[in-house]
Amino acid sequence: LSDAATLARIYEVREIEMPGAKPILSDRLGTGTDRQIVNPATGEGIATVTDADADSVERALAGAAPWEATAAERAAILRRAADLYEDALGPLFAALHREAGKTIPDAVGELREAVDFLRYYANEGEKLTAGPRGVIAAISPWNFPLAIFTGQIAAALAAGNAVIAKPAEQTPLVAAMAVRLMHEAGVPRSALQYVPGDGATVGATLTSDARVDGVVFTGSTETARVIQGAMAEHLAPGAPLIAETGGLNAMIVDSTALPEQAVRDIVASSFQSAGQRCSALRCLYVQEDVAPTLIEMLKGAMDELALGDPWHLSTDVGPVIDADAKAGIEAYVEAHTARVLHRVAAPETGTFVAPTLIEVGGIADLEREVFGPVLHVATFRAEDIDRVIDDINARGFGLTFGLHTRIDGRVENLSRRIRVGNAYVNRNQIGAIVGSQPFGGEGLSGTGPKAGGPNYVARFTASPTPMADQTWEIIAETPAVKR
Ligand code: UN1
Repeated sequence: LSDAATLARIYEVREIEMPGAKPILSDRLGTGTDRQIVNPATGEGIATVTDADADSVERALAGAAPWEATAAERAAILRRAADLYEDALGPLFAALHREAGKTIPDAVGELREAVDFLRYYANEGEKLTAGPRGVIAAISPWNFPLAIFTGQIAAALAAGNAVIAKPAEQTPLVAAMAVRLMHEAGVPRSALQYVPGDGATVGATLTSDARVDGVVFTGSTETARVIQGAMAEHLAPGAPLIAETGGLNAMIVDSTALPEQAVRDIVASSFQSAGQRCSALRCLYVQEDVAPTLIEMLKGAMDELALGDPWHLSTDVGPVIDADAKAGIEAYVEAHTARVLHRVAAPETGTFVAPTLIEVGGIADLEREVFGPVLHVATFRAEDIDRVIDDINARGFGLTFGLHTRIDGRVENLSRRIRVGNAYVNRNQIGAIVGSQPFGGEGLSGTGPKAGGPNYVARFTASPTPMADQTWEIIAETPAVKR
């Protein structure tokens, strides 16, 4: 982003009308209800979307046909889609910004991830020997409306399936643009259909229809349970649910950690993307001896965060997705007022939530995943570090884990015992990279296989499940000091 020409391209599109979703949707789906999409940073309406109704979903199901092309032809088209995404950088950033409240750095990361998914799954698809499953319903979240939406679709398409894609209710516009680019690249309309709407109408219809041969879902653990139930009732035995769900992710900072580095990584893990990542840090454990200093430093770093219009390059934290999300997070903070250690100021307009630090005894005190900029902090004594690991495992989620230490043996020992998908050492714990850092969880955090990893595309074929992913991997950025 230091490149002036790229910046100019991004800023140029601010005044251009974002390609509206309405013509696309009404052409293809017709009969649903109109709904206004609101910019979370300003509260202004930005477009009207026509949701799919029962008839539209039925037409999508009846018209779905697996992609009749060789693996090489499919891969070539997915790679062309990746190129088209890169060319559409300006309009995609504008949409990510206005519809999802993404900051520029987050939008950059998201486009990068979407493009990486397209190219990575194109490559993986070319290695397959098994045929497609048939029709896959792809149900995606608003927090990565481009990257996860595209990743699910690209994996299913790379294996030759037909996809019926339901974007999150909050983010149908970015998704509509993505579908348009994939069609433009050459994905047949019968192999990729788009059905915006809510979970109760569109989601429930898709997941309970016997013509659907598998579901790929990213979202809450609660919704995954509902989907699994619907599938158990209606789908053929063996139809997979590939789910990436919630997390209550922890980080341990011991007394050997470099405090400045730890604080930087805590802030990024907890407050970047306004905490709206399933990988985000929710429960920080600081060794008692260094806790007073480290927590003071953390408060100072929180005070430095710039909240505001995500379109400004200097903004660190944008809004949360909508008024309901804000109300839910505020109610949680309100209920825990007595234990709030620190809270910064947030803009009044739009759906901003102030980054907040809440004191807890440990991860067992966290009742649920609060999907926003709220970090819990606990302290531990050196001799209790094993109990901390047991407590994290016992909580049942298992997505990401962070460790800041300079003790080699501790990296080995804790990473072996912690039950998570992705363990990160001496760095932040968000932003897994497609291909080199396959991403996914254990337990209540998901079914696997890991997205952006070697087993993912194969799960969308008719062949038996491949080898399980290894359960954790250490991604160490700063080498530990030997002791
Ligand atoms: C999510 O928040 O749903 O590692 C997934 C990361 C991203 C994935 C987050 N690659 O933060």
